[in-house]
This record gives sequence, C-alpha cells and structure tokens, in this order.
Amino acid sequence: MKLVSPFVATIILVIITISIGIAVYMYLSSVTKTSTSTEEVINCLGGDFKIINFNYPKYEFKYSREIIIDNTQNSNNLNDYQILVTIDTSYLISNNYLKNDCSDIRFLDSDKSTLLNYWIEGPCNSQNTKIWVKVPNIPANSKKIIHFVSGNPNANSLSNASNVFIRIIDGVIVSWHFDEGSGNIAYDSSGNNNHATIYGATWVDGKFGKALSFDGVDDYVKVVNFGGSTEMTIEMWVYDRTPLGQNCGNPLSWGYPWTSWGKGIVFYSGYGGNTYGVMTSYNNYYEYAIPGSPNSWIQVVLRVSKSGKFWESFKNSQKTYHKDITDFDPTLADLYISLYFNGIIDEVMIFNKVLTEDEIKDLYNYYGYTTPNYPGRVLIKNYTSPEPTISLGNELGSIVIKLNDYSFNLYFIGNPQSSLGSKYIAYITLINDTIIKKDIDISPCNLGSECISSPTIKIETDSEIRKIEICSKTCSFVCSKYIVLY
Ligand SMILES: [Ca+2]
Ligand SMILES: [Ca+2]
Repeated sequence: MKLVSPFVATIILVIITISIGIAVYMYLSSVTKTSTSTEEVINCLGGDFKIINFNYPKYEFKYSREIIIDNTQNSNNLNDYQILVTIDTSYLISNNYLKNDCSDIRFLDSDKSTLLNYWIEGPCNSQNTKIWVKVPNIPANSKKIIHFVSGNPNANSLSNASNVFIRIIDGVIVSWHFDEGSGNIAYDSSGNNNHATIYGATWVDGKFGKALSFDGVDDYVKVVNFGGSTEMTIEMWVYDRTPLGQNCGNPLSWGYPWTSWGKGIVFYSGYGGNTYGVMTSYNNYYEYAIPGSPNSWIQVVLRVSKSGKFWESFKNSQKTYHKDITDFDPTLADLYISLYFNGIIDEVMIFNKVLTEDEIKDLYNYYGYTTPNYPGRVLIKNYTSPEPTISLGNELGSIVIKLNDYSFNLYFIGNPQSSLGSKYIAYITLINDTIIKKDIDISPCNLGSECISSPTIKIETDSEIRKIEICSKTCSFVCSKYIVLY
C-alpha cells in the first residue's frame, strides 16, 4: 500500500474542502433563504467530521391568497375549529403556482407566520379541491382572515387528517346526513353507495343541517338490503312528535323480526309510550330500552356484538340498557327509516363494528363528517350554528415562511476509516430543552472520496432547534461541540 505524505494529504484535504464548500454554496443557493448557523469541526478519535448542508429554510411561496372566515352571525368564540376551504387547484397547477401533487399547500394564521394544520380531502388538480383547516381561534361576531399559500418546489406535504379532526372512526358502512334539502334520494356519503329512496317524507331543518320529516302515516325512506355484520352499531338522531303514552311507530326497521322474513333490528316505539324498544332477533322480543323524549332531539344508539354476546342501547351517549345474548345472526332485509313514525330523523350512521363509548360520546358532542373521498371513515369535528362561511379574498403574491423541517449531512475529514461504518447518535436540543435522539448510520468510504452521510438526516419538529450534538460510539460517546443558536 502506497503511503500518502502529510503534505499531499493536506493538499487533498484542501481541495476536497473547497469542492464541498462550492457544493454547499450551490445547495444553499437553491433554497430561497436560509438562516445563518455556525459550523465547528469535531475532533474524535478515528476521524473528524462536521455538519454540513445545515438547512433550516425560510421558503418563499410564490402564491398566497386571503381566506375570509365570516363568523359575524355567530355569538360563539370558536376554538380549534375545522373549516372547509374550496380551492381551484387546477388553475394554480396550470400557472405553476402549485406542484402537481398539491404537496406545497400551506395555511397561515392571521399573523402570516403560524402554520395551521390542514388535510386535503381532494381531489387535487380540480376546480373544487376540498381542504380542511384547523383554525386555533375564530372570534365571535367577527371576521377573520387566514392565508392559503402555495408555490414552492422544495416543500413536502403536511396534509394530515389526524392533525385536523378530533377523532377518526373507521368501519362506517352507511352515512345518511339527509342534507340534500330537495329531491327523493338520500345519498350515502360513507363511500359505499348505499343510497336510499325517499317516499313522501319532507325536507325540514334538522339536528345538523337538513333532515327528513315523517307524517306517521305513509312516509318512509328505504334502502335495499346491503348486508350487515354480526358486530354492528346504529346511531341516529330522532325528534319524536307523538304525545306521551301513544304508539309512535318505528324510527328504524331493518328486517321484519315479527314475521317469517327473518331476524333483524328494530327501533320500536310503541306500547310503552315513547320508549324505544330494540329487537335484535326473532327470539329476542322487544326490550323497552331507550326512554323517549317527545318534541326534543335525542341521540339513539344500538350496538350489538355476537362475539361479546351482548347488545346495548344508549340515549344521548349514556348507556340505558344491557342485554346478554347467546347468539346474533341477523337475516337482514331492506332497511326502512320510519314505519308509522311521526317525527324527524337526521344523521343515520351504521358501522360494521361495535363503537367504543368514547366514540359514541364524540358523535353526541361533536359532528361526524363523512365523505366518499375518504371511504369508511367518520371524521369528528366541532360544530356550531350557524357555521361560519368561508370565502376567498385577495391574491397577495409571494410570501416567505419558515418550515420546521431541518436537514443536514455529516461530512468526514481526515482518515475516517476507524469511525466510518459505526453508529452515531444525534442529540437535538429544541428551544424548549426537549432532546430528540436520532440514530445515524454511515457507510464506510475511502479517504479522498466525498464522505458525506447518506441519506440526508431529516428532523421534523414543531419547535426550533437550539443545538445539535453528534456523539460517536467509537469516541466512547464523547459528543461534539457543534452548536446552532437562533
Ligand atoms: Ca342533517
Ligand atoms: Ca304522507
């Protein structure tokens, strides 16, 4: 093996350093703006390294537009409120104001700097792209402006439904909001296309938006049998107009358990007088399980479990009845909303699983949004009445914001052979003194090569970084003195 003299090694090192310097300069130049940081060479047995390409970009977004939230009709302060913004992303994409995959969308609070959580319902590249944004505070009786921004090729998607909604419940197989307000079809927005036909029922204001009113004589809604499950939950809102003590029909009948047609599920309100009974099989005759409340909205829930051998009912999220059962094998037929029921019904949801009590409470306390764009999911959101209206305001041109996605590489100097290939740990201290630990694996490389760690080390955090220390196991965990301060 040919030895390299210290002089030659120094020359090589200088050339490499200059090359890397140019590369780093070119890299940083490609980012619009970057905060300043210090770099310090770390001395460590078996090889020295330093952090390069440290990147805490303040990206420039080419496009921004005001979003006007009009809450003037509402006397409530709204906190962590989910609003729906509809944007023509096809226009933005065709004008190079937005990446083709909508990944560079951001929303900023009124201060034009605080990033807001959002979720792109979709579809991207459409004239009507639906995007949900969680707004920390919308004052009562007033207007508020937030900002939509886009147009940065370096930005990655931050779209995340879990960050926007209170809870996401899966397993929904039917969701009728009854918000159409006209026509004779009630659309299922669970994504399963269980659309129902309306016979005689009329559109009225409901618990949430519109609902259907039934005359107690011959009005009903029907959907052909779509099958069920041996684990099920039915949830609905009921407004009963029948006076106390009178037979008030069935809010929901799924199969006709009292005939030879088979076993099914019925919310039966009758001889007990405004007490909703539940029947889960032919051999399990009516149980008067849910006390009624004439002329007021109540949430009615039934959950049935074959595996758990029980069924239970809830009124306004409170459990009202528990029944042990030995079996549950419904032979479900067509489902009817209302048979001789005199009242209003709204927001019917059916799940192919047993909801937890917390999920039932959230459906009672908040609003369950469903969309075919996210099939099988209920997105729990805040609700107020009247809801604030959302409109697009002025276009404001480019805007510069910080993104909390850091990245850096490690660059090795000198003779790194004894340290490369071993594991390093980055200790990242945030402004609030939280420390994030991150393992770093580095492949061996030869002296004279560009020994840059790959892939780039990325750190996503909601906070700013105070300092980064790189600790090497081959240095007995002696840590570097590398410090970044803002
Ligand atoms: Ca409704
Ligand atoms: Ca009628």
